[in-house]
Amino acid sequence: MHLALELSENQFNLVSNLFSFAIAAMGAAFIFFILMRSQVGKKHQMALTLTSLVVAIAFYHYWRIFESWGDAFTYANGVYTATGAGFNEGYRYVDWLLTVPLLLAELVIVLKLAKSTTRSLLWRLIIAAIAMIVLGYPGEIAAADSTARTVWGVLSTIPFLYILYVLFVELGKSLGRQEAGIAKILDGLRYILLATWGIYPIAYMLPSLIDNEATAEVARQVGYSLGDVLAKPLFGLLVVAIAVIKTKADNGELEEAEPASA
Ligand code: RET
Repeated sequence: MHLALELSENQFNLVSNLFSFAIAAMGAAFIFFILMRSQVGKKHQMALTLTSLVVAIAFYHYWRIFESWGDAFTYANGVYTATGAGFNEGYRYVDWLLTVPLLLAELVIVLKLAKSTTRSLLWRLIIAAIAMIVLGYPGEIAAADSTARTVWGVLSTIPFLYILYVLFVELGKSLGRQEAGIAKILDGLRYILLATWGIYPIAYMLPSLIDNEATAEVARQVGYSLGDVLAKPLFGLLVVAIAVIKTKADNGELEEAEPASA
């Protein structure tokens, strides 16, 4: 972060409050997912364990992010000036390094596809996710309008597009027969995934697109935080919904088990 950065009170508070909101959302989601674990069949509990881990990891990181944001600025005469301590963007990337593979795993696991399909999807998605994040970080900490930022951003986009291809094209083909009601949720899940994951590269580009440094910084933090709240707790809720429906189907509690056209 630039040393001379100055934020208005409202800008500083907007970001602070959003971080605080994320802490609350992750913490509440963790409790909910843990409680829901006993409400689904044994074979679906792994997906709920994974989504609980995701929000627990994010809860911790948002705590650190919130603290780092407070330490990065000092207040005087209505203005927050960067202290030079620097806001640590690394927490986000460490968080993603752990949570993005877990999110992909929970999605693939809850679908209960053939074992070989599951294994192949998991490996490829997880390796691509790690590549995307590792390649994005050097660009994230590079100067706003530098060539490095663009080059790393483009490199990181390659595995990102591969993940989208696997999820939308390959996964779609291998879905086969899913329980009634699942097709609709899966459709929603895909759009949520596209819409929320799409926020990240856009937030990444903001410092290059917005001239005002303070506005760009605030917009980027808002983008990443909203993305995280949608991609972790909300996504997790949909995974829970899938696990609940599958449990009902396994117990023969579903009225009409029509093959889904996913
Ligand atoms: C980066 C760098 C620029 C290019 C691209 C990126 C994509 C990041 C994504 C992150 C997803 C994070 C999630 C976290 C949820 O918990 C790294 C910003 C494409 C897609 C889903």
